[in-house]
Parts: sequence; structure tokens; C-alpha cells
Amino acid sequence: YEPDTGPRVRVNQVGYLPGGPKNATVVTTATDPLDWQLTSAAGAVVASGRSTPRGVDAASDQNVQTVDFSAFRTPGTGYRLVVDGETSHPFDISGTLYDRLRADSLQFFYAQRSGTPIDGDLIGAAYARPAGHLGVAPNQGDTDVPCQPGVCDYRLDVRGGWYDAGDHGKYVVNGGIATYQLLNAFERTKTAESAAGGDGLGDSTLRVPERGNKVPDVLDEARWELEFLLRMQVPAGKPLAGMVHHKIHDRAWTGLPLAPQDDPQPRELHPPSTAATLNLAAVAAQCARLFAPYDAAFAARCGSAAKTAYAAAKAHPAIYASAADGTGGGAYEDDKVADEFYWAAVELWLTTGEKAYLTDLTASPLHTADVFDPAGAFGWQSVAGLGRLDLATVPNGLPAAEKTRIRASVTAAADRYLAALRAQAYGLPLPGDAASYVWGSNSNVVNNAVVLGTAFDLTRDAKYRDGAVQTADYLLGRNALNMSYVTGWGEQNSHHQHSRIFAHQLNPDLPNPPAGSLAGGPNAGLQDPYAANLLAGCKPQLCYVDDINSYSTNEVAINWNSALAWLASFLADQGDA
Ligand code: 9MR
Repeated sequence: YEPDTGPRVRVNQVGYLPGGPKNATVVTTATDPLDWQLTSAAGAVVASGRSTPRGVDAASDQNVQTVDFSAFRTPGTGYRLVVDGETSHPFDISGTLYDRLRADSLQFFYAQRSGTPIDGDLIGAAYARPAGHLGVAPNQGDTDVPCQPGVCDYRLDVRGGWYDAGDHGKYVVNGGIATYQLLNAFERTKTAESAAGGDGLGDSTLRVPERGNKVPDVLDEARWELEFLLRMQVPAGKPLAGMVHHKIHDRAWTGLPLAPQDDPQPRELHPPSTAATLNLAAVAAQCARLFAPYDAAFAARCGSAAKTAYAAAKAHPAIYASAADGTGGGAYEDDKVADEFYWAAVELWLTTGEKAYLTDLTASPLHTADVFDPAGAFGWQSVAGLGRLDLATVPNGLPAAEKTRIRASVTAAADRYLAALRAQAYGLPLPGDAASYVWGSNSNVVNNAVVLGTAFDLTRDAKYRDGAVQTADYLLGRNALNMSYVTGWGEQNSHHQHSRIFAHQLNPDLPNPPAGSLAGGPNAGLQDPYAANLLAGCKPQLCYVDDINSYSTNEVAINWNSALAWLASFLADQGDA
């Protein structure tokens, strides 16, 4: 199988910020430097220079050279880079490149909403659909959902929330990290200088039905999931009261396509877990502090649920979701919850200032550990980094020396991601070995860029911002496949992602994923039969196919789009850079 990778000159197919870094990668047999020309839309050569040989790129096995045309800063459209007889896809140079990506990446969440009709007037007629999973036949939930046999003797109304990904499951741990990232993108607008007031996330800037309600739209979107997460908590008076059910999904896997409102499967609550409980504790604590100015009653409800959840988790510190519980939905297994304890203690302390939470977080071995993994700063299974970033950015009463140490741990991690980025001819903050290209690798790439963006917010050192900008180059086409992984963005973009809703590839009457949907990305593990068969033997960065069947390389997911939304919001704030 030889994918068509288009021109050998790989650029950010969307474009570059006028004052930002501008890098490209050329696949070539040449080992000596090559001449390059930058041409305008009219075909005039507007800049030229010599490329830098980089040898064979480990992640792709391609012999490559890199081009740096950062010195050219004139805004315009239709630029192309010509090297080695090849002409790149066209791109812009503009300070407003990422404004719409901020809105597009957040629109994905509205399109994934469960339990409410999707309004075509807001996000396009092709995306309009009736409410899913409100107990209307053939749906069997989610308004009155029983537990799996033997797990509990009650039913819960767990309507709402977002469908996790290409399936119809709703998983607390993944909802947790996704909600954190949306709330954190908003909180950043209050703490970071470069956020410039964060207008792009405010009221009536996003396509949500709640626009105009005097609450920032990104909070409205996050609330859709928060309300669901709160419903997943075991009611008072029941066994394990205060704990949170790990997930709710279909009893058996369903096929594609399948509109939410047509899903006939019984829905079931799976057992509570310590990890899910601490996810609720953490994001409900964020909710309490961020909603306080807008809806005091909701903020109070969040605050009290967060405390109850945290106390329940301390009483039941080792109830683990099993890797074997993967029938009809993902397992989201986790048997190491020290990181969830740390994150929850941090959020509760930042919100309440209560000493007990500070005692817990400082007692955690993770408080002094290096929590940012080179291949992925954080993820649904490893959340210590979320707490660390918030301790570094949210105003708090840590002693000055402690604050300095915490911030230094963020910049030290950012320095490592920068070193990785510089070592990669495709300029992404990820090591080049196969082990780094896992299921959802694009989200790890973006989360590493979130650390870079945070380091810039903390230090105002442009090298960190430039690293975050270069990460966007990788996502939007500067990669071994010459592929933009964001639907609707770039000449050659992912649009056949694995989804039961946006299954255009299987039924032309259905839409593709909405613009701004991030594909999971290259996965050297090839964990689905379609990819395993098609891509056997692939080099890590080539282990991807834009086909709806390849769920392990090409799914959409809320925790991946939340990372993209954070980065897009950061980039939009940089303007001309
Ligand atoms: O993102 C998850 C990835 O880290 C795991 O390796 C993978 C297999 O367990 O599951 C991914 O999450 C999927 C979930 O299990 C079910 N809904 C779709 C998610 C994205 O593919």
C-alpha cells in the first residue's frame, strides 16, 4: 500500500503567523543543501534561500531537508514553497489564521451532545438531528439507566453529556479530562497576559444554543458535560454513596453508521471507580470556582459534589476500572490513581483554600516528581500534569519558593519538548520512536504543545510560543503523510474519521465530521483490523489512514478535540506572533 502523499514539500497547509516561525520539510534523495523559493499567488519569487539536510527521519524513514523562511513576514494568501522541482500546497501568512479554528474545534462538542436536538441553524443543516438517548424508542436510555447485573439496585437519570468519540458511550474519566481542558482554556483567559481578555471564548462567540445568556460560551459547553458528570455520582443512602460510576454505554457494540436516536441497545451503568470519582472531584472543583461569578447556585452544587466525591474516593481508594470491561464500550481502565488523587487535591485546594487539601497535595509523592512524560504530557490515564499546570498558573497561596519550583518544573518539561521538536525534521514535540506513536498520538502531540503554551504564558519567552506554533504546522500538513489531521482545514485533510454519526463514507446522505474535528493520528500499534491489514510494517508516522474503518488511527474523540481547542485558543491569542 502506497498512500498518495502529494507534493514532497510539506508545509502547514493553512499557513503561518506573520511574526512566527515558518518551517517546511522536503522529502528528497539529495543530501546537499537545495535552493528554495517562496512564490506569491501571482507566481513571483518573494524569498529564497538554501535548505538544511537532515538525513533520514527515524519516524518516517524518509530522507529529508528542512526549510526555514521565518524571515519573510508579509501577510498574503496563495503562497507556495518550491524546492527540488516540487511545489507545496498553497498557504496563507496571516495573523488571524487560528481565530476560526478556536470556534471550529469547540463546535465539535456541540455536535457530540447527547440528550438534546442538534440545531442545524447553528452548525449547518447536515448536522441537525433529533435528541439521542432520552428513552424514546428505539433508544433505551439514558433517563432511567440500570446498572450492569449485580452492580447496583437503583437506576439513574444520566442523560446529557457528550458522546465520547465515534461510539455512543459516555465515560467519566475521558469526560473529565476533556472538561478540564475546556475549563482551563477559559481560566487561561483570566491568568495569561497573551490571552488578551479571551474574547474568542466569551458570550456569543461560539456556536452554542446558550449564546447570549451572559455566560461565556465555552462555559456553557463545558456545563453540558458537567451536568452529566454530576448525574453519574452514586446518590446518598446507596452503597458507595458519593463515588462516581465509571461509565455508561451500550450492552453490546453497535455497527456503523448509527444515529444516536436510532441506537436500540440496552444502556448500562458500570461500577463506580476511584478514578472516575476523582475526575468528578477535580472538574467539579474547577466548576465551582469558574462558575461562581455567573451562576452561584450551580457553582455551589459543583463545590459540594466535588467535596463529597473526594471524601468518597479517600474512603474507597482502590476501586479500579478493569481492562476486561470493554464489551459495548471502551474500558478506560486505570489501576494507578495517585495522579487522580493529586489532581483532585490541587483543584479542591485552589477552589476552597482549605488546608486539608493542601496537606494532601503536598504529601503526594507526585508533588515533587517530574510528571510530564516525553511522549505525552498527560492523558485520560495520567492526570498529574493537569494539577501541576493549574498550580503553576491559577493564583494561589503557595510560598514563593514553592511556586518557583512548580513553575520551573513546567518550563523544564517544555524545554524537553522543544529539544524533541528540534530533533524532529517534521518539527513536532514528540520523540521519533515507534513507542511514542500510540492510539490518539495527535492528542499527545497537542498536549505537549499545551505545556509549551503554558510555559510561554509563564515566562513570555518566545521560544515556547514558537514551539506551540510549530506543533500546529505538524497537525496541519507538515508531516510524513502531507496530511492535515483537522477536518476542513488544509488542502488534504482527514474527513473520514471513525464515527457512527458523521459516517459520510458509508452513507453519502450523512455528513463528514464537522470542520475542526481532530483525527487520532498515527498509531504504530495498528490496533484495528483494517489498519493492521493495510499498513503492516509501516514506519510510525505513516501508520495512519483516513478511512472510517480504522478506529485506532482515525477516530474523533472529545479528549483529543479538547486538546486542539486549548491550542487553537492559545494560537488565536498570539495574533501576528
Ligand atoms: O483514547 C483511548 C486510547 O488511549 C486507548 O488506547 C484505546 C483502547 O483502550 O481507547 C481509546 O479510547 C476509545 C474508547 O475506548 C472508546 N471510545 C472511543 C475512544 C477513542 O478511540
